[in-house]
Amino acid sequence: MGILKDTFKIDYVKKLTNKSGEDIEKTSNWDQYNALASLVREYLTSDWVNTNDRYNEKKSKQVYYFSIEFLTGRFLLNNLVGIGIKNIVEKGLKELGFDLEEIISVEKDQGLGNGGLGRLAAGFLDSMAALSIPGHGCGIRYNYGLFEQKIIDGYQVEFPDAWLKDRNVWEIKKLDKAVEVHFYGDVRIDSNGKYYLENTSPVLAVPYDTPIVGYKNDVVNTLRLWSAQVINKEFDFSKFSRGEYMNAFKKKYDVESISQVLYPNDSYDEGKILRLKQEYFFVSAGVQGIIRSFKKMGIPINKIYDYVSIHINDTHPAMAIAELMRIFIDIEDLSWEEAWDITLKVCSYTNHTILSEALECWHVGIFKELLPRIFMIIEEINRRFCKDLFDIYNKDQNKVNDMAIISDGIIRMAYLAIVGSHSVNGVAKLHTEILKNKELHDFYTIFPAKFNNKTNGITHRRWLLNANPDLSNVITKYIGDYWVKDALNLRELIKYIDDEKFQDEIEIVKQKNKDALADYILEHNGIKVNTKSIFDVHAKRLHEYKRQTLNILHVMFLYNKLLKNPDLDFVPRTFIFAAKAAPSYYIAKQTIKLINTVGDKINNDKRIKDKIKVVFLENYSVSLAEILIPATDVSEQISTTTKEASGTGNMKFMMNGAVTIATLDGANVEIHEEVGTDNIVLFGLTEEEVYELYEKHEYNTQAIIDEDPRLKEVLDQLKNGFLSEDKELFQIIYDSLVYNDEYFVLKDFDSYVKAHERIENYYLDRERWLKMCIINIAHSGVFSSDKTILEYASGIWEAQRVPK
Ligand code: CR6
Repeated sequence: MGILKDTFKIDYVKKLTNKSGEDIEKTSNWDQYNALASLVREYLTSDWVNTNDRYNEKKSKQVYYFSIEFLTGRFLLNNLVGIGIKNIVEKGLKELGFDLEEIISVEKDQGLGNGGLGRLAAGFLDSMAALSIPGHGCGIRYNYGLFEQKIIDGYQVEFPDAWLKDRNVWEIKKLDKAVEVHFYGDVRIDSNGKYYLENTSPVLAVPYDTPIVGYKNDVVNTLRLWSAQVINKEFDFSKFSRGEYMNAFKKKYDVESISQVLYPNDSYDEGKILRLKQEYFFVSAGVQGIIRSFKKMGIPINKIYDYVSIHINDTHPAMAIAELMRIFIDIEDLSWEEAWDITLKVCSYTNHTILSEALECWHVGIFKELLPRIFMIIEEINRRFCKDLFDIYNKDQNKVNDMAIISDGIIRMAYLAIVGSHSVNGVAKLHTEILKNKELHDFYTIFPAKFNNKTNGITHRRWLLNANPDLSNVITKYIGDYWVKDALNLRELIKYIDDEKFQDEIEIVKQKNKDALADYILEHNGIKVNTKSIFDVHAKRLHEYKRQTLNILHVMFLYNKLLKNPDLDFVPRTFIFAAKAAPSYYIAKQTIKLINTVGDKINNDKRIKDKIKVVFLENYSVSLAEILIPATDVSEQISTTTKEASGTGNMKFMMNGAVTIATLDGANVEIHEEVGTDNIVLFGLTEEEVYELYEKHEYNTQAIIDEDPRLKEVLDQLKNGFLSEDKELFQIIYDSLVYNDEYFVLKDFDSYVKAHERIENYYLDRERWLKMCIINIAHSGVFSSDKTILEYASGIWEAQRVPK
C-alpha cells in the first residue's frame, strides 16, 4: 500500500488524540502504540477484505492449519513492513517527536505457544501470506499465554501472562460466526437410523480473527482463534436469588475455563480432561466454520476436498478426522465409505516428536463420557482398520493390537492421525527416516505413500530482515534485496567471502548487536559482560534431552581450569542461557537453579579476571529472541542425537551469522549438509551409536567418570558444598547423570570439550571466523519457511498461489 508521509501524520495525530483523549504531548507510550497499531489495522483492512473476496470469486482451495498453539510474538513491525509503510511511518513519527522502535516495544507478545511447534505454526502463516497461498490458522484464543518467567533467588517462578489485559488491537471479534460445540450427552438413533446427541452441555465458540499480512503483495490471510463462552445466560438466576452467589457463576467459569490458559508443557502430554476439551473445542468449531463457508459456495459436499485442506499440526487436532466424519455422516447424509474417502483427502498430519512421553493417549473412559459420538466414530475407524490389519497380517492378533488406534483401553491419537490422513510428514530428514524405519515402521510398511519429509523452516523476514536490520542492510548493499522475496538468493553472498570490506562490515554489525545485548544484560541482570568475548548462546526450552546440563558442566570445567591456572591464555566467553521449564518438570527447574548458582559463583570470582561470565536471561520469548539471536557468535544445538525432531532455533542463529556447535540431530544434519564440515562444529554420538547404546544396555557411566578426572571433579562439585551449602540441592541432577544418564551427557562430555576447543581456535583466526559466519548466512536461505510452505502446498495440500 502507498501512503504519503503527511497523510500518515494527519491520520496518526487524529487517531492518537481520539484514542487517548489527550493532547499528543501528554500521551503515554501505550497510547502511542495503541493509536499506531489501530491505524495500521485500519490501513490493512481493505486488503483483508479484498483477499477474501478474491479467494471466494476464484473458488481457490483454502488451507486450514489447525494448531493448538500459535506463537506469533509481536505484530506491529511485521505488519508495517508487510504493507510497505515502515519507512514513511518511521519518518513521520520522528517529525512528530516519537520513536518507532520505542512504540514497537510496547506491544505485548502474543505468546500462545510453548516453543518450536507454536512458533512453526506462526511462521507458516507468515509464509502462506507472503506467497499468496490461501492459508489460515485455526486455534484457541487463550486468555493467558505461556507463563511469564521470573528468576527469584536463582529459581524459576511463574507468573500469569495476562496478554489481553490491555486491548488486543489486532483481533476482530466475529460474534455472527460463533458456533456451538457440544460436550457430554447421550447418543440416540432416530427413525431413519441416524445418530444424534441429546442432553449435551453446549459451549459457544466465538471466533476472533487476526490479520496475517503478506510481504508487499496486498495479501492478508486470517488467523482465527476461538474463545469459549456460555450460551444464553451469564449465570444461574435461581441460584443467585437463593443466595448461592459463587455457585451461580460456576457454569460460566467452567465453560470459560476451556480457553482460559495454554498448557505450559513442551513435548509432554499431561492427559488432563481440560486439555481434551480444548482440543475438541477448537477442532469442532473450526471444522463447523469451514463446512459452513464451503456450503455457501453451493458446491456438493462430496467435492469438498478440491476446495479445502485441513492440516493437523501434531496430534492435538487429530479429532478433526472424526469431527468431519460426524458431520458428513450425521448431518450431510453421506455413507461411511464416501465420508471416509473425502476425509482422507482433506486431512494431512505432521508428527513433531518421537519422545514417548509426548505421544498423546486418552483413556477410553474419559473420552467416551466427554465425546460420546466422536468416540463411536473413532471406534468404528479402529474396527475397520483392525479388520484390514487382520487380513494383511494373516490373523496375527498381536500385530493388530500393536497397531490398533484403541488398545488396552487407550486411544492413541498419533495412530488416528496416520490412519485418517492422506499424508504424514516428519519435520527434518533424520526425523522422517526415524519415523519410517523405527518409530512408525509398521505404519510405513502398510502406508508407504503417505510418509514424506518436510524440513521445518523459519521466516527470514522476521528473523533477518526485521530482527537484524543492520545485517539486512549490509546484505542488501552487496546483493540487492531479492533475498527478501526469495531467501535462496542469500547464496549470492558467497561471492564476497574474500572481500575484506564485506568481512569488516559483517563484523561491525555483529559487534553492534553484541553491544546492544550487553546493554540489555546489564539492565536486566546487572552483569557487565565483555563485549569482545565469545557470546555463546543456549536458548530454547529447558529439557533434559536438549542438554543444558552438558553445557553448564562444561562451563564448570572451564572455570576449574582457570582456577588452576588463572593466567591461562584463554578466549573470554560469555555463556548465555535462556529457557523456560514446564512448571511441573522438577529436574528442569533445578537445572535453572544450577545454571544460576554456577553463574553467581563464577561471575563474582575475581580470581578468574572476568574471563568467563554466565548469564541466565529470564522470560525467553519471541521478542527476547529477536534481540538475542542477532548478537550470538556460537549457537548451542547439542541435543542427544535422535531426540530433537528438527529444531528451528538452530536455523535462526545460522541465518544471523552464528557458528553452530552441534550434534548430528534434527535439522542440524541439514545445516551441516549446507555449510560443510568446516563451517559447523560437530561432536557427539551418531544416530547409530545412540541406538546401539540403547539396545545393548551396556552403557557404563562409572567407567566414563573413572577415566575422566575433569568430569569427576565437576560431578563432585554438584554435591560437595562447592556450589551451595545445601549439598542436596543438586542431588537429583547428580543422580540422573551418574545413575540414569538417559541422554548420554557423560558419554558426550569429552567430545563436547574438544568441540569447544576447536571453536576457540577458529575464533582466534578472525578471517576464518568471519568466513564461517558468512557461509552460514549465505546458506541459510534453504531454511526459509517459504521454501517449506511451497513444498507443503505442492506436495501435500495441492494448493495454488492466488496472487492479486
Ligand atoms: N518441541 C520438536 O521437539 C521441532 C518442533 C517443530 C517440537 C522440535 O524439534 O522443531 O516441534 N515437538 O516441529 C513438539 O512440540 C511435539 C517442539 O517444538
